[in-house]
Amino acid sequence: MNIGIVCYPTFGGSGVVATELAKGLANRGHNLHILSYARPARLDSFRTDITFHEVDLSSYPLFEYPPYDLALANMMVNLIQYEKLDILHVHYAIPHATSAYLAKQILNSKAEHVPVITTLHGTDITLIGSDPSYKQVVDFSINQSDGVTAVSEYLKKETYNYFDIKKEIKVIPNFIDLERFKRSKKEHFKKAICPEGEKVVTHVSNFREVKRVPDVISVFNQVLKNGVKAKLLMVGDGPDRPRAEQKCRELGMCDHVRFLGKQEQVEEVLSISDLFMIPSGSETFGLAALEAMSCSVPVVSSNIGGLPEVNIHGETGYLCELADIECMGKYATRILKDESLHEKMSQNARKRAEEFEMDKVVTFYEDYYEEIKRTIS
Ligand code: GMT
Repeated sequence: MNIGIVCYPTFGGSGVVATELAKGLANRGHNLHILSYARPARLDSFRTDITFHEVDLSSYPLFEYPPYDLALANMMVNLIQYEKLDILHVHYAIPHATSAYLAKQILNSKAEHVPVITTLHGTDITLIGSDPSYKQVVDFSINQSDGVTAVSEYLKKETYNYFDIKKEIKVIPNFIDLERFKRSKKEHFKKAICPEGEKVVTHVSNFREVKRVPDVISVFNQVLKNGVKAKLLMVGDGPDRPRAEQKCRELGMCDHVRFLGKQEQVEEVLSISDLFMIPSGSETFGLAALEAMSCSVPVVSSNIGGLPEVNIHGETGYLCELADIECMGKYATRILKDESLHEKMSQNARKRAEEFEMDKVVTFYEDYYEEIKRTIS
């Protein structure tokens, strides 16, 4: 098949999932086209079976905000016509599903029709999508897609709650490359960070408000107070990084925390980690948690959204109520102090991650493409 994939290029989970899916599909002989305003971070090597198309935004004095949605729709039309796409798969509803609808309308008049599939990822539904400024358009655009998938049962439910969706939403969970995300020996790295054999606690995110990064600092402070010798590695960057840094200063614990910024080889950091912390206020899936688990790292997370579908309480880590610093601190300490519990949870985490193995999930998408193609032909 010739498959078009539209995504955000940044370090966010939806761009990662879209790019890894493109790679997985290309490995099976499909021909992939990725559309975005910049090259996705995970599209890191040259391949003849994946072509990247950068959506070009012409500037014009009248455009304080150049209309990206239109440029994207225009590119979709071109690719459908000239690259003969069999499927157009858009990740994140805003504005991708709307641009796809517009492209479809333009092509209808030319009697060309390509099935459009929208994958819902998160805040396109739970936060920004349900904002009154966008809600009607998002509702309409999702309903106009030929197929709709969501990355968790939670997100499927929320989508029906927030919007008036007439379509059946299929849940296809996020997935993991078990070969890439596996624990590897990085002793030199560990020694450099923890010269006195300290434990390593890690957080990875885009440091948006919803990730509650200051909570990570507060929980880690509890861990230190409970007598655990540990270092905290903060991976990623974003608007709340200054708040997190400020929190470290206030608590006088900056010596124990390293802000590593954005890292492409996250698996290397996870390979020296003893615990992963994700106290998010909203998380439809929690790909970062799955990546940690795949590297045999137990997880302490908030008990919200899709996280309980990934992190199993008492098995792969622990879940606490939102913002319950004390609870998270208690469980983090327990895991870090009890060697045999840590060992067991590490093994369980990897086993759980194996259930989200990439190849299996790529097949779900492939089958879904075929199903949607059949229904509209
Ligand atoms: O929805 C967002 O906030 C952005 C999106 C992204 O592109 O990172 O994140 C969502 O999609 C990921 C991939 O499916 C999920 O793993 C994240 O849980 C989800 N983020 C939120 O729900 C906050």
